[in-house]
Amino acid sequence: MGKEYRGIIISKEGLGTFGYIPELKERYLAYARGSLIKKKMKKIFVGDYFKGELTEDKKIIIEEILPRKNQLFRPKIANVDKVLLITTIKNPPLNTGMLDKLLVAYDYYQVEPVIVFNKIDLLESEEDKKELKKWETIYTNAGYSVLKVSAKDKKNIEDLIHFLHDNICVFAGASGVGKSSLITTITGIEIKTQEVSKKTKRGRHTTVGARLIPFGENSFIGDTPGFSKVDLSYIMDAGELSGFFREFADYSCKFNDCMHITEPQCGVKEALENGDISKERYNSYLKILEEDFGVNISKIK
Ligand SMILES: Nc1nc2c(ncn2[C@@H]2O[C@H](COP(=O)(O)OP(=O)(O)OP(=O)(O)O)[C@@H](O)[C@H]2O)c(=O)[nH]1
Ligand SMILES: [Mg+2]
Ligand SMILES: [Zn+2]
Repeated sequence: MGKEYRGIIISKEGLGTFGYIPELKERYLAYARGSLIKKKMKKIFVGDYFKGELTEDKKIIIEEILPRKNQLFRPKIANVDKVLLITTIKNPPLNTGMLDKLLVAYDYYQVEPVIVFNKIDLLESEEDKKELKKWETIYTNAGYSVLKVSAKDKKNIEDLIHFLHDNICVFAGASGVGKSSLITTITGIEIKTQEVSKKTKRGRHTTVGARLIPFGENSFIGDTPGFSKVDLSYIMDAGELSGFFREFADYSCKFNDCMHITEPQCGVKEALENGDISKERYNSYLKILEEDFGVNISKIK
């Protein structure tokens, strides 16, 4: 038996699975020991921590996958500590519907979300700056960390790096918001890109697959393909949704199963009327109920 190493799976793509050993600061092709190799390899996620041996020809034989703390499915990445939700006010225009859904989804998967407004270099007019300030206040008050950066100007990139230490962090958000650009700004590594797909017509730089980039002493950054649509009904029931609107949790209602729509003595609606919950977030909650869960909310509109 050779020396046992601990490592992390950093990519699973066409040619094979790669493991990274922090102690050696090196990546190696990785294989599972045993007869059911194909089946075993299928179950391994990027982000999985493993124990394994290094062979003479510099390959990792995985002996054991350590228990996962969590797992994301699009793309498949395990043990994610934080997700940086990249968004923009302009180019592409802000899509708070998507942002609010992603905030719900990552809280559900028990991955801490951080909201990052990228491309602030594009916000020149007073109106644009006010818009940014408005959403920053709304999300800060709702209980989230908010950063404002520019991958282009390298503005506030240090603040972003602060969130990456000793963590597996994934960058997520709509297509074109600058996830790959930010990762390049931070790590200096150009993200591999795809040729234009005739079928999806997505840009040449559109990210595919799951991969972690080792960064600093013990940090790993994951790029993800942009979301175009999120449907929360795949992961929860309508009644669960409000439990993932963080600021709603501060208030109590007469009914335990209150949906905060037309019920009497609803703490959430009182907070809304007092201005303690923003109408933007509340309306977003209603919109998700309607769009993803088919709840009829027309009565109160
Ligand atoms: N002005 C400005 N443009 C930026 C900034 N960051 C990224 N961009 C541009 O925005 C476009 C999209 O950037 P990407 O990094 O490919 O976006 P992505 O989120 O990885 O997109 P997908 O991989 O399709 O999900 C590119 O043309 C970038 O040059 C920024 O801070 N300011
Ligand atoms: Mg990308
Ligand atoms: Zn209520």
